[in-house]
Amino acid sequence: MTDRYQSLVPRPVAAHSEAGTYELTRDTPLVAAPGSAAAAEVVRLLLAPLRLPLPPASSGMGLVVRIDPGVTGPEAYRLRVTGDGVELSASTVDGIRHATQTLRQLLPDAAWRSTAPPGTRWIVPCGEVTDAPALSWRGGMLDVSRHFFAKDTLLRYVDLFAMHRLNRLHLHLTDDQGWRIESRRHPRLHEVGGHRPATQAWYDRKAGRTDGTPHGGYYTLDDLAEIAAYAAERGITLVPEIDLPGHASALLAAYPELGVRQHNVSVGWGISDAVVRPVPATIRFLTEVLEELTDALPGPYVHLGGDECLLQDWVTDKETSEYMGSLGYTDPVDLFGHFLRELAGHLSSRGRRAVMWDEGYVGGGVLPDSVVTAWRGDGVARRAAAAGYGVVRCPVYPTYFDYDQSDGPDEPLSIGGPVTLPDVAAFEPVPDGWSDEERANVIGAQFQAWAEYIPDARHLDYMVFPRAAVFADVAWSGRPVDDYEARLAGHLRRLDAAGCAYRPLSGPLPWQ
Ligand code: TNX
Repeated sequence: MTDRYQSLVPRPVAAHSEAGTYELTRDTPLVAAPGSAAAAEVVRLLLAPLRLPLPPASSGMGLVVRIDPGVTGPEAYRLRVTGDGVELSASTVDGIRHATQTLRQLLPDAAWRSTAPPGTRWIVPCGEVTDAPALSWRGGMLDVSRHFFAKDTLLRYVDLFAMHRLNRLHLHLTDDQGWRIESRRHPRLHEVGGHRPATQAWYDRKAGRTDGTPHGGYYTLDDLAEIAAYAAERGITLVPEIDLPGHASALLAAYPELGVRQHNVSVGWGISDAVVRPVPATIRFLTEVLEELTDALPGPYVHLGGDECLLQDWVTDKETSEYMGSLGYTDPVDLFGHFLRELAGHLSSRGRRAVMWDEGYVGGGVLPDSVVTAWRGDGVARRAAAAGYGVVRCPVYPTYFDYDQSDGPDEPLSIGGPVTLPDVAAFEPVPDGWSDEERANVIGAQFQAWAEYIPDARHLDYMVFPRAAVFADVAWSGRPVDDYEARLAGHLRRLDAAGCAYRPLSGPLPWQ
């Protein structure tokens, strides 16, 4: 039998097996150590698919949950399995969650089915794990604008993230091709901005055709609150993004008065020149939209975008030039910085931290507590870290999972690439050559699933996994991994059980 302690993903700091096993049965109590009742209920929630009664107890052996200040580190945990029982300990509920996910990986793969087949025997090999992550932001971004993914898909991704001890789900909710957030105050945002007509957006270069179907959808504020709550129960923070001031075609299709020119919801890909007019009336409108979002979601982060913004319209627009002059600026980049700082300041006043793509940092849009998602390579990431900003590393190579996974001829249509598993495994999120201060400001890393060429949930699984599993290894340990192959073989069986349609490592690909 393979040693399940050697196939854990992400790889723990230390894990070893010992002789013997313990079986969780219908009689196994869920024992909450003193002060650990809430943590024990979290374990019950995460283990619900096992369909065991886990009667509550406050002493004795069984499945023991212990909040223990001695296990230091906000997400650290210890798991110990002996012939007498299982003990999960951590100083926080987050740590207990991670311990539970690790326990689930030690159980038979059926533990990852949404409901396990009756009669499954829940046998755990004896052993011990002591573990803690190196980075506090271990994330993934899903682009739900270019293609809309149903709420159930996002809930399933929360479960997949939790399985990999990823703890940030960044949703790219708006872009030129679709606005995906309900607004009760400004309903044309979702009514008009949430749909595009028969489209060339899914243009298949390989087949030389367009799909020709309209595309649309949006999440109600209640949907987003539900996703955020489901994520929070699993230790994951939702990071919603409203991409501003560029990538604004859908917004301007709904409310043309916020822009310089008329736009339609985009039906093709690429960088558009749609940009909002950065004047007080626009800021007011957008703060109302942000308020709706922050009223619905607990926070603490909101991503404001800031990427790939073409400022040409600001130069030619009289109202914008006059406003720029009134602020004493001559360079539209200063106005860009001012615009983002206004919105970031609004978020701060409501207790939230702004996150932005690295163009926002370069253009001066950041406030001291802002977080920079750095996608354009090491140089800009290092500059932002040196300047004292929290930096999340997301360089195109190798964290853009919209890129092909190999250079073979059978990959489905994508935007470019490849970004292979060895590329992901070799990623160094906290570069060795940086100063201690720069390194300390790297708060984490995330992968990006831009969805121009990802039309549905099955294709999303294919693009994201198993790269996200190897990425989780790197993000958890904070450094490249060299032993992922052997562990991945066992881990793919868990992904099978979880119903994830990942890209097979070899053999025919499901695309022709
Ligand atoms: C760049 S990275 C973008 C996205 C595209 C992506 C495609 C970034 C902040 N913007 O709008 O979807 O490239 O790979």
